[in-house]
Amino acid sequence: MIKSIMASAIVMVFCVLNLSALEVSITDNWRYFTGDSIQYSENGYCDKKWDKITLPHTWNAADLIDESRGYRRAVSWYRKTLQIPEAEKGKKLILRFDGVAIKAEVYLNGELLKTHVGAYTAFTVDITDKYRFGLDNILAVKVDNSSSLAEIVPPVSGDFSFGGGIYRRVFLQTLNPVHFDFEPYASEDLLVQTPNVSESSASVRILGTVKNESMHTYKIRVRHIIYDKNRNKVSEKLDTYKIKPDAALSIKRDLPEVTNPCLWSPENPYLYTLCSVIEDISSGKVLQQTESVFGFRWFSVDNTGFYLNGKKIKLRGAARHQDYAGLGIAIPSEINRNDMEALKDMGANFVRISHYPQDKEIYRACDELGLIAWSEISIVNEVKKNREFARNCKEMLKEMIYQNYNHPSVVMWGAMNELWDYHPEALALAHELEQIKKSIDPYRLSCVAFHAFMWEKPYKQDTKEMFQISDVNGVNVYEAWYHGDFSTIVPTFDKLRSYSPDRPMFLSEFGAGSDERVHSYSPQCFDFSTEYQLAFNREYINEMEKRDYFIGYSIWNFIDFQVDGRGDSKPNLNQKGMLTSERRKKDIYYYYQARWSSKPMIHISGADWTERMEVCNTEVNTRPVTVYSNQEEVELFHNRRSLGKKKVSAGEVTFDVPFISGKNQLEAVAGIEKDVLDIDMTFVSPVMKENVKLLSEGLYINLGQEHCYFTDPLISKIWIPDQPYRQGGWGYVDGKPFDSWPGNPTHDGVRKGVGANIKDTDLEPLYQTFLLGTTRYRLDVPEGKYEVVLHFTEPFNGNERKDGKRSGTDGNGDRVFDVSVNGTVCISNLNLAREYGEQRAVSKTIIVDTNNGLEVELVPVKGKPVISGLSIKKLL
Ligand code: GCB
Repeated sequence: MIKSIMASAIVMVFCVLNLSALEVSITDNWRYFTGDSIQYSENGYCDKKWDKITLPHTWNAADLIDESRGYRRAVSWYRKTLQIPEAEKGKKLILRFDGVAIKAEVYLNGELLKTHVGAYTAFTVDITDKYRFGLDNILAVKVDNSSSLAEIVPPVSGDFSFGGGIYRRVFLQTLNPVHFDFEPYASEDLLVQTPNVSESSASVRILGTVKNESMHTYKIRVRHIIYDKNRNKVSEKLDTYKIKPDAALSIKRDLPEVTNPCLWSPENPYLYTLCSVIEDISSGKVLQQTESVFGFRWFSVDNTGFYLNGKKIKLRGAARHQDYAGLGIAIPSEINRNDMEALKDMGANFVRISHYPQDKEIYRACDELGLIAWSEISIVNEVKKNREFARNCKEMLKEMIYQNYNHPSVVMWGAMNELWDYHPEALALAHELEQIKKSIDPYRLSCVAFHAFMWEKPYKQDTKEMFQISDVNGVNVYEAWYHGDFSTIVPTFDKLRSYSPDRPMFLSEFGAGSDERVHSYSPQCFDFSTEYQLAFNREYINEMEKRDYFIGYSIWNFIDFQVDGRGDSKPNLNQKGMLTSERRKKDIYYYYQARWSSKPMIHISGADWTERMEVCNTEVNTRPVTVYSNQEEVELFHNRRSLGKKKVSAGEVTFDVPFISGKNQLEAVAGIEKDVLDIDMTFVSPVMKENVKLLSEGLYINLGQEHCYFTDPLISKIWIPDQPYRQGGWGYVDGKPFDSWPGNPTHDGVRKGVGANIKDTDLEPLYQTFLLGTTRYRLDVPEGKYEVVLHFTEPFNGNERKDGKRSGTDGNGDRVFDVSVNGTVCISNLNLAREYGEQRAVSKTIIVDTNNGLEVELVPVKGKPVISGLSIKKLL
């Protein structure tokens, strides 16, 4: 079946292209096995028991995001029976792997034909002489993502996961033996340079090689034709050559200038196509026809900004990882395109393809949509000092450039991100890479991304030499997230500027994480609220727009991406995205759209905060609601009553909305643009006795959290923030919410609670925050029968518990306490770490009758008690 589909696909393409090179994907009917033996390469080996899979595939989709740290980094094998139609006999048969992570050994019929290291670049395997027509041909690929590979190939480490697999597509290409060469870097068939471009004319230079891998001498005609979008011929050149068997003929051909070229830009991503044909003069047969898509644009940078086609533009965009919820790195190629479309639609004109070259589809989308790209190889954090590592870095750089040479969207080649030790080998490598970039591609800029803390431990930097190597110095700044606060952002920019006042700079990263389940009216650093993410980004965007020497800025990251072991409020996820990992747009997406896009838009913030519960004892609770829009003026209606019109400033306008308990419909209008948001509001009386109805539905209190609301989407319940006890109400009588670094707002990872993956739950925002040292928690509930659920976790791991001062344990790192409700001991000697394991969610349900309120006592036996949540429901 497969065979016949492939055969018909090939025949069809042949007819259309008249004997040109073609590609057929070979992504289906693979077998996969978790294990390693050289026998797996052999034709006789029986793989019937192996998993049947379709590419793209990674074996780490699940274990990256499970509850245990680490993921499988080892060898696996893939096998496939290759079937190539007889009609292809005599052609060159090439396999192109678009991405195999991290090391691939490709065998055909038991013979090793290619070894490739590097997860992010394509490679080809010539199987022409090894494929046996009429016989079974077994293609076997040994794939290795062992951590030991970090010794020889980047990335050594990083805030992303290094999943293994044949995670991009594989193609079979069939070619005439006389063809344009793409080896050794799986490069574009021909490299198209546009050395001089202006509004009136554009020069085109073509670089490439024609190879004759046949036994005969050929007289060939090579014709290059440039077509515009409407398929009008705008330039042409014809050459004739004689090429002997086994010869390679290098081509360097200037084409007649194109007059009045239509320039490529984000507003008008106009593309031309170079069609290059090799013809056999004696037979008139087309031996190869290849199309190279490219564009005409010129650009430059200096201290005053980035100029495209003579016009200054600020580069505004985001970085993007190749990752999707539950899929890891093995994403369908359409997701690449969708992401770029969403980015463009946000109003961006730029993307940082980080931290490595990505699927071809990304570059194609950038060309077609008009996104200016920074593309980089994967040297992150560290350069190993051995020669093989350096060699592989250089090879990877060449692969990236040769494979993506013609994309007009790419303006910057990068290689290094946030090295923490600029040792002599790293500096030497940086110089070499710079030289490679410029020699292969003299028309593009080079760039590098620095950590903002280069001169502070653990970073090692004795010299500013690195700042003098690239054309553009990128800096990754996380003030007001990992460090500092809003007041330290500008001084950090100024400090970084002083390292290289002569060079244009780029804010290559800045970002704050958010969780659409977490909201706050008084957002704070590291609380993962949607509102803090907005406040953070607002601050940066405003500063960036003021500074010309920053030629652009790029949000970290366009999407939430999975990182094994990361402890944000959703474990194993870096949550700084504009979109969730499933690609749902967060509020912040619309804020950027309002700032950057000229396409009329309006959006009421809080689209994922439509169920609210707040403590309030008045009929009306006035709360701010922000509307994002790029229109001049917005009118907001609350339950159909106008709250007036207000001028939009810098993409937003805030209204005071008099929320009532129950339905609140908001409608924002600007001209013909309109957005509607329905918010269900529940008021909780501060006098507990007045909450009878609510208590019968259940009241959920997030202990240790005093300013964020957290919605559990599974049960549609809102965990309200906690408070100290007040007579008639509820709250903790003693102890206090745990802060990771109290009084030290400039330390890494300042946050309420701990950044741990809490096992057996998805409710990290509940369990990560907790009261420490609380011995009494009171709720002055009315008389009745109650179901009380107490939520606990031992929040610290064994090592952390050794620091008793911080973790509240005793001298041995132990924490033991009794739990009693209204004087009756319900749990004695609760040792969470010992009984359940540390950082694991534990709930205890207690049914109690009371006519005198409820008091939960946590009586310390060893160390200080902890408690993360309390929910209560009135049964009778
Ligand atoms: C950085 C890194 C990036 C991380 C990011 C973060 O500086 O370059 O790889 O993901 O910070 O979110 O911590």
